[in-house]
Amino acid sequence: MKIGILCHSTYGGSGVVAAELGKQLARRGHQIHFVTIGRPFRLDSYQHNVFVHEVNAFHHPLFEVPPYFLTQVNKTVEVMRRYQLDLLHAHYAIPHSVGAHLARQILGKHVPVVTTLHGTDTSLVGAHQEFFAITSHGLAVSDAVTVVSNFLAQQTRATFSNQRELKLIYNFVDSEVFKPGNDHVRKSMTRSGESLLIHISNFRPLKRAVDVVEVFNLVRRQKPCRLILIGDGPDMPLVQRRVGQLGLNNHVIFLGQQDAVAPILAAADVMLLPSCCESFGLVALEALSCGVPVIATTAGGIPEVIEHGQVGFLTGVGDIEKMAEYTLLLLSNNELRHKMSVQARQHAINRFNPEYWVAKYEEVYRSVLNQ
Ligand code: GMT
Repeated sequence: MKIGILCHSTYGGSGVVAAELGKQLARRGHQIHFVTIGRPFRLDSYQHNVFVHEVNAFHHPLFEVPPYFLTQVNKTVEVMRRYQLDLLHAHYAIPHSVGAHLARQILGKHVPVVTTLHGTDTSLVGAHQEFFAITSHGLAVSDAVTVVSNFLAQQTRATFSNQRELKLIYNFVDSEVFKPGNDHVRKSMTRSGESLLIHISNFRPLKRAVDVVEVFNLVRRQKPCRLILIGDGPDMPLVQRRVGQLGLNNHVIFLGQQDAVAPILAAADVMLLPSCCESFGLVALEALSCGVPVIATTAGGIPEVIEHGQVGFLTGVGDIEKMAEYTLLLLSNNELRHKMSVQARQHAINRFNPEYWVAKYEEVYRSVLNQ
């Protein structure tokens, strides 16, 4: 199939899933055309069958801001014409589902549109009055809509009173890339006897990154350890201030945005994910695949990814004492940590392997093409 993928290329799970899916589909012989504003960061090297069509900004003095949406639709139409695309796959409802629909209307041909919802597109963004009508329309005109967790399906139905089928296709992880073992990185980050905690996010308020610092502070009182923070975002100044207030500057490593997180993840002992909402928590799955147990909250779809007591531990949102307790339990019990690490990787491979879930996307593609 010739598939056009519209996605966000900024740091975020939806762009990661779109890029990883595109790479997997390309390996399975499909021709994949990304139409994006900027290059998705997980598409860092050449791969056969993967094409990237970057949307250019069009500056004109009359426009307050460049109308990226329209230039992306225009580029999509051009790509559809030039390559005779069979279908469009929109990742993140806003604006990609409506953009894909508009592109096919301009082309004058019913090219099926599949939309994958990732979470914030229908919870935070689409639920807002400013985007509600257009998000509902995007869902209604899509030929198929997929969701990354059962939680997200329920939440979307409740928000949009939408009775259409929402097909569950879990996110997946490439266990050949996200794999255990990185002594080199670990040695460069820790002193002898120190454990390594990690948190990766876009530091938006819903990630509750300050909780990570609070947990780390409690753990450090009892166990020598360091914390790696990867990513950047609006809460970073709060996090930096709290790290300074607690006198932890020499124990927290701020790595900022990183494209290749697998080797760093693999160096950690435990991942912390204290989010107050999360439709799936891809970063937790990537940690599991590296054999890193995850301490997270029971928010949203996280329990669909993390089995409490098997591959990590779950707590209520904001329960930093319990998170610290579980972290200490893992750090002070090598046998338990090793057992959970093995189970974590096995769980990621068994439940979230690309072959199974990418085939599910192919099924959806075939069904809309046969409609
Ligand atoms: O978490 C974010 O803020 C980024 C967001 C996105 O849309 O890029 O991530 C969402 O999609 C990911 C991939 O499906 C999921 O793993 C994340 O859980 C989800 N984020 C939220 O629901 C908050």
